[in-house]
Amino acid sequence: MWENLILDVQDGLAFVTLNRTKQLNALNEKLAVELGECADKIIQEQDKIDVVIIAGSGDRAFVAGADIGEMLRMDPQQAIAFARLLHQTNTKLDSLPQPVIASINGFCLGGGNELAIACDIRIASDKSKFGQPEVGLGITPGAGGTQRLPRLIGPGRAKYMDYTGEIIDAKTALEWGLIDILVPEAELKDKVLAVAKKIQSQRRFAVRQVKQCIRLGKDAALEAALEIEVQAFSMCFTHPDRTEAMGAFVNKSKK
Ligand code: DAK
Repeated sequence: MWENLILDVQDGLAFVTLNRTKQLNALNEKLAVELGECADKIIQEQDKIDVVIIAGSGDRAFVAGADIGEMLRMDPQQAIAFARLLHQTNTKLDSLPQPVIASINGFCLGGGNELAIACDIRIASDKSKFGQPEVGLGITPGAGGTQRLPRLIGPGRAKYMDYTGEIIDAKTALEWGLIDILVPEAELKDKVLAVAKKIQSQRRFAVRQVKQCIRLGKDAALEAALEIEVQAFSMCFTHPDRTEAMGAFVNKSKK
């Protein structure tokens, strides 16, 4: 269906593979458009898809950044269009109703790191490497590297990554909170699957409410954020999942 992307839905899990293996899955305009279309499809299929998993094809990279050859040829107008496109794509992924896991094996650089931090959970292999090398190319990180990144790992470490362009290893990424789980390469697929299935085994409506609470609350003032939490909690009382799950617990304990 797409040239640079594979979407495979199995048992309620959507596996999205960024498929430009030779270019280390560098994000060109076509791939960014396709990723946006894929996100639309995942929204349409939200009754069938519980968790989304994004990975890079091959065993060398999640994404080695935006496509430098393509950016070299851009004029300022095209740069604006490309910037808007990447922002829209990441925001679409960030706001999907389903939890999104980034499965990272290898280089996760520039726009690739920004894509990973637009996901909900990052699970990486021990050979992964992370960085925001944009300033070395004469550009700023443009798809969350100056905004989502400091919110995730703190302004000091984000500035360090953004100013130096240094590539950090997976252990440091874990220490800094850039990734959430670190595993040996051979265990990556199993670990990602286990986490996805663990989420899938919970009540879908509640999981989605949690996602929106955290997403909408993180940039709100605490009082407003706590109100978002109150509203989400009360929404759960409109859904049959709650009566069913609580009823099952109470009935079982009565036996
Ligand atoms: N773009 C295009 N091609 C790339 C690429 C990239 N980012 N990264 C790797 N490739 C290609 C290489 O050109 C090479 O292609 P061939 O020569 O085989 O045709 C192939 O992938 C394999 O790469 P290497 O031969 O270089 O492999 P090495 O193991 O020697 O090195 C490397 C791997 C990842 C260290 C190296 O390829 C590298 O430094 N790549 C560039 C990494 C980088 O600088 N990434 C950041 C790009 S800038 C924005 C949003 C986002 C962005 C900007 C604005 N707005 C919303 C405003 C994002 C910007 C970026 O990501």
